[in-house]
Amino acid sequence: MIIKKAKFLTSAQKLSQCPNFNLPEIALLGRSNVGKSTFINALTNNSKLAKTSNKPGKTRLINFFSFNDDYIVADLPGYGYAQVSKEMQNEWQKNLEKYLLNRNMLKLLIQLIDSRHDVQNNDLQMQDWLFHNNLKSIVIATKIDLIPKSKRQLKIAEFTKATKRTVLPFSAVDKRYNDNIINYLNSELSLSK
Ligand SMILES: Nc1nc2c(ncn2[C@@H]2O[C@H](COP(=O)(O)OP(=O)(O)OP(=O)(O)O)[C@@H](O)[C@H]2O)c(=O)[nH]1
Ligand SMILES: [Mg+2]
Repeated sequence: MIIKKAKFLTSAQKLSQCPNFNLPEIALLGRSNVGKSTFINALTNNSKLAKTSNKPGKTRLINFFSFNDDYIVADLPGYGYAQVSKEMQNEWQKNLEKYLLNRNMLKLLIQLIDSRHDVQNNDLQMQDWLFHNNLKSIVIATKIDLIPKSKRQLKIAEFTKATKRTVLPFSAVDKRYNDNIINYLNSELSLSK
């Protein structure tokens, strides 16, 4: 399954610049380079929709995409990217927190975590902050194709224990994981398709 109709809408630096799309919204959170932008491209089968890079720090703005005119997916800049000044990092963190706490149509956060590593400290910090603020989130374990098949289940079990949430495996190069994720999002957003 893929999302057949997807469109880039606009970019924003902070909440006050985010348009009102009147659709439920999902936002992607995660360390730089975890595969947030690639996730959008894989679900829509369009490698040019969101800009990706093999170097961290690619996404610098909140980028909005519509999926099937049913909901919005917001691609956020990654955390844990050290190549920008402390001032910029603080400024971004402030903007991100404001967006996450005040965006009215935000229904679900997806925290992406790289399957090749353990859950990192900044992932856990983000998790604590999400729990503290009662924001609903799930975890997606990215790049699962880079883990041997025999170890994938164990990885998901480890992540489930560490993150105390639903964890869904994902790979941008192996489309078999798409269905489960699209079905999960449709059911969370109460969409019939
Ligand atoms: N093998 C494999 N590589 C992946 C997968 N997902 C992403 N990548 C690679 O990981 C790198 C980073 O992907 P991005 O989508 O740009 O990461 P991001 O989380 O958007 O990063 P920032 O914009 O810096 O926050 C790219 O080189 C992707 O090709 C995956 O499922 N499997
Ligand atoms: Mg990105």
